Amino acid sequence: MSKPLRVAMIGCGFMGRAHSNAYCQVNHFFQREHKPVLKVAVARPEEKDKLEKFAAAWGYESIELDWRKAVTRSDVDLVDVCVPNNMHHDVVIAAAEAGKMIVCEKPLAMNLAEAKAMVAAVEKAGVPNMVSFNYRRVPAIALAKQLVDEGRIGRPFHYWATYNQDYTISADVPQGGMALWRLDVKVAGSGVTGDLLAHSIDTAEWINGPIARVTAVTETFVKERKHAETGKVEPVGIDDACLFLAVFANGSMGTFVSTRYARGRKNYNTFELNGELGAVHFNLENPHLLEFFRYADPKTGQKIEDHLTGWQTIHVTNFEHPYMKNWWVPGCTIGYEHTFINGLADFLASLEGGPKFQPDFRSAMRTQAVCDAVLESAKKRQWVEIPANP
Ligand code: SOE
Repeated sequence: MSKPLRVAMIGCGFMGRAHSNAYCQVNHFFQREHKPVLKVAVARPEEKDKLEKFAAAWGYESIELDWRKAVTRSDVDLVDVCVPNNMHHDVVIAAAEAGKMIVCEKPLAMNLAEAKAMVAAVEKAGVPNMVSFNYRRVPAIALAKQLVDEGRIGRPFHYWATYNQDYTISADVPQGGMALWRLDVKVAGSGVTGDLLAHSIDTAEWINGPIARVTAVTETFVKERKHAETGKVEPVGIDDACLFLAVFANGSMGTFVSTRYARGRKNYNTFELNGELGAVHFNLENPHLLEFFRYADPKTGQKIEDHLTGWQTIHVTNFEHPYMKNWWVPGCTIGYEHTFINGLADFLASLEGGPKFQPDFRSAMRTQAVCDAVLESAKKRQWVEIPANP
């Protein structure tokens, strides 16, 4: 049976393209009853030219310059929020009130207070909801989660996460505007904490369980930048870099590092988990590889013979690996855009009786709580606790 899923895309930037591609591709690779229909693309009146090109490129049936009209349209089933962070709250609340399913880009909100209101709205409306922490859908990361769940890492001791980029080093890079809103605190809410560490936190909590407390330090290297919209030099309010220590509820310790000033690093998202029985290491620069160190068998406790121990590099492209039976043949890799397609496929499966989709708004609210705690800790120079149910 085929069910049309009529999409209103709010936003026409980088994420609008990544999500639109997923709607176009998902039924080619995953058997799902729901068939996305690209009904309407939305952006602000000043972006009309860009929006028209975007709509034509992806095949949207119409465009709209007022998101409030789009989210209440009777021919729309799902609202996809790909606008800057400061709009997520209002669009989500309106879409939930209109009874629409909602996909929202990360981070869910500007802060925990907004996130709570958004969770309350989708839960009151009872609408399916998803937050696009796409890296959970990298097959190698999903395999790391599988190895942990199979007990192959054993008691966890250390979790190390890094998320580094280098595109804001020049003091001439402006803040604000369509391209660089991530540098404007009024629009982004925070800097690397919400933009990059939110990914690391989501992955870490998924793999290693909840973070119980954090202590953080942040830095803003370039204190003033020209604002692209006002043309004036204005103070920079975001964190350019953030380092934090974490204690997980399971007793293991975490180190999280993120900066946009790591010369040479473009999208360097890594993690390692070291346990009693083994370890895993992942680096997004080689997204199809997972490093696995096996010390002992989880079932028998039998130690691997010493002369055979060593890091094993798994090329995560076999049919048996997460998502890979839906793609090509073993040895043929997939990339960044496929993580969005895999995520959408899981979301559609959840609408068709499959497992509940994660991360939903409630899970993303936890990530938001950790981000808020990190920023609060940096400000107060103190440890901050994260409640089990924020
Ligand atoms: C920032 O440069 C950014 O685009 C993030 O906003 C995305 O979430 C990340 O996946 C890639 O980098």
